[in-house]
Formats: sequence, C-alpha cells, structure tokens
Amino acid sequence: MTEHIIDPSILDAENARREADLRRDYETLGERLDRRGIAVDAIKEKVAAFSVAVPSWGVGTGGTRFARFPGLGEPRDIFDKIEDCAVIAQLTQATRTVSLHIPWDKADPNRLKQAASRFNLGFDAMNSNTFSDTKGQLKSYKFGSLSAADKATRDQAIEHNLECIEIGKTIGSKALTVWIGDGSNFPGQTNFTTQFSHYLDSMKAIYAALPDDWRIYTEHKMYEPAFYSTVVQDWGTNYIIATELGEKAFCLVDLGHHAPNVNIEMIVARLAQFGKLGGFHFNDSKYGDDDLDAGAIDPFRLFLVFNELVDAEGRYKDFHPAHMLDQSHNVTDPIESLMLSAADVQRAYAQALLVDRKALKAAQEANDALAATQQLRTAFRTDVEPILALARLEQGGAIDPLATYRAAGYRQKVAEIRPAVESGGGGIV
Ligand SMILES: [Mn+2]
Repeated sequence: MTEHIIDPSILDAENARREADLRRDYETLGERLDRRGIAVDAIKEKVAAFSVAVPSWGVGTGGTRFARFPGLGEPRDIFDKIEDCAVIAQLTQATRTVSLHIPWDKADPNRLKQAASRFNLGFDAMNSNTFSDTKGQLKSYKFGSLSAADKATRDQAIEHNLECIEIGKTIGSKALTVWIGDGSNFPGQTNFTTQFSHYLDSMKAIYAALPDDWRIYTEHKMYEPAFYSTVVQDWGTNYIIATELGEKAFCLVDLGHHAPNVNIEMIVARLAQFGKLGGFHFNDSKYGDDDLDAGAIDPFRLFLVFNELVDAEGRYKDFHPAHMLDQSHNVTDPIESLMLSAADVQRAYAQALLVDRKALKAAQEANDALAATQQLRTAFRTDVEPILALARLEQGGAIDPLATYRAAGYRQKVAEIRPAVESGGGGIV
C-alpha cells in the first residue's frame, strides 16, 4: 500500500474543480490531432509511462559559488529528502525514482530502501562525489581525484566509487554516474596525457567492479571548477572513455555542460547512433552551467533533443536512456521547480511524439527544407497540456500539481518540524 503525504481529500477536491474543463480540452485536442492522423490516447499512454528521476540534492535549496540562501523547511537528511521526492511523485506521477549522492545521502542502505518503498519509489543511478572533501578524509581532492598525480589519492577515489556500487546493490540501483571536477586552472599545471591516463586507469578499476546488469555513466562538463582544462571536458572525450571501458559504459549528457549555442541535439543523435548514449541530466541555461529549471529558457531546444530521442526509439532496439533532472534551485521552492520541470520534460517528449515522421522523411528526401522544418514547428506549437494533465489524473496525480501543492500547505507544515538552516558559504553549483 503506497503512503500518500499530500492528503488525498485535498488532491481530490483540487482535481474535482478542474476535471470537467480538462476532459473538454482533451476531447478538443483529440479531434485536432485526429485530423493529423494522430491518436491522442496512444500519446497519453506513452507520456504516462515516462519517468524522470529526481536527484536527492535537488530538493534542497542550491546556491552559487558566492552564497546560499536557505529556504523554509529544508530537508534535514536523506529521509526528509525522500519524503519531498514522494510529494513530487504523488502530484506529478512522472518521477518514480530518486537518485542518491554519496556521501551526502549516506545512511543504512536497508533503511533507505524501506523509506523509499513506503512511497513506492525506486532508486536511480548512484552518484559518487570526489569533487569535494568529506570530514575525516585522508587525502584531499583539491588537486584532483581519479586523475590526481598522487596514487594514494586516486586509490581513495576509486575506493569511494566501489563503496557507491556496494550501497547501490543493496538498494536496487542499477547504475553509477561519475562526474569529476578534475582538471587544471593554469596552462602547464598538469600534463594532459598523463592526467587522462590516470583517469582511464582509475575508471577501469571501477568498471571491473560493476555488476553485469549495471551501467556506468560518465558526465562531461567543459569547465568549472577546473577553469583552464577539464579532464572530461566534452562529448568526444566522453565517447573515448565509454569506448575504452566497454559495453556497460555510456555517456551522460547534462544539457548545461556545453558552450552556449552548441548543437546538443546533434550530439545526442551521434551518441545514440554509436550505441553510447547513456542518459541525461535535464536543466536549462542562458549562459553556462546555470542549472535553471528544465524548459525555463529554451523549451525548443529541449523539444529538439526529444525529437532525436523519439527518432532513436524507432531506430534502435534496447534503447532506453536514463532521464534525470539536475538543477539548482536558488530562489524557488525546490519541490515546485522539480514538479514543473518534470512536466516540462514530459511536455517535450509528448510534442516530439507528434512529429509526422513519414512527412518529415519525405520532405528531407525531397530537399524541401521548409516543409521539413515546418513538421517540427507544427509539433512544437501544439499545446499538449491536456495530455499531460489527464495522464497525471488517471494515475492518481494532480491536474494542476503547483496549485494542489500550495493548497495542501506542505512547505509550511514541514517548516514547523524542520528547523531553519543558517545562511552561509557556497552551495551546490
Ligand atoms: Mn549533471
């Protein structure tokens, strides 16, 4: 029996106010899509089956390198975080798994499993952290971790990743995501070749401990905190890593980890074509790795990424990239941001499903650039909100997650039992 944190009577009352209008809107949209030869129910079924993981750190208030301004009722530990994730899952029905971060979420694995199963939540990829130091740690990662010049530091970083795999095995995770901040801040500070060799050797040791039914994801990022050179700086290096490691190794694409205007959807197509697209960290950005809410700045780009994913779905068998949100919420209630972001990722998927692929292919083959791009625009401009809302309602979620969340007063309630956190230092970036 799944426990519900938001009182079902509040959820039902909120839904009751909106259901008649929603059903009318859905019917009208169904008629319009029918004229385009699209069955609205089939799109709804696919949307309902779609899930994006919530990162445990996402439910806390983030910050910048300069400061962090805590929010009300912030989660005190991983068990509070799991409850916040359960609220997001209950209202959106689009986030069935939580992605843990070690050591931030370290706790008895059996307790973690129990806490998540109360809400019918599963665990997504494990995330290791060798980009900051933990209290009591023997060797510092100030000058690198898996690629550090010092062997004892590299061994410690390998050991930490092995521990993440062990915890993950107990709680039912099936993947490990590795992101490192290793690199250099000055020309000449490190030797590119030696450093990358160290990294590959370390990753091979981690890969050797990976269970057969697991995947390992490596995440590239062009800069920060290593502002001159980063060991895993782009998708080219990421592809080399995945190829060097073996068939359980895949590239993870974080939308924020590219230079402005980079054609990310094309990178997605390339990695999918060569069987190395592992998954995504969804977020949005205006300038760099801003970690803004998915769909907040450039929803068309998100749609174009999903356009490639839907194309790949129909092209390759056993194609199932991992989806996770990876955002930093500095000025919003993280639960509200994550709910809307999950819906926006679903929205991009639904819009991509509306592309008339036959007509698109015909236009491409006839070199009719305008007709081809028009196919994409028509799909992107379709308001699919009734599909998303009905998919939520039919699974027990909220037609309007934000309004329902606010009506339930969850944040005020948890603020009474979770003490205020002091403001201070830099946050997660
Ligand atoms: Mn990321």
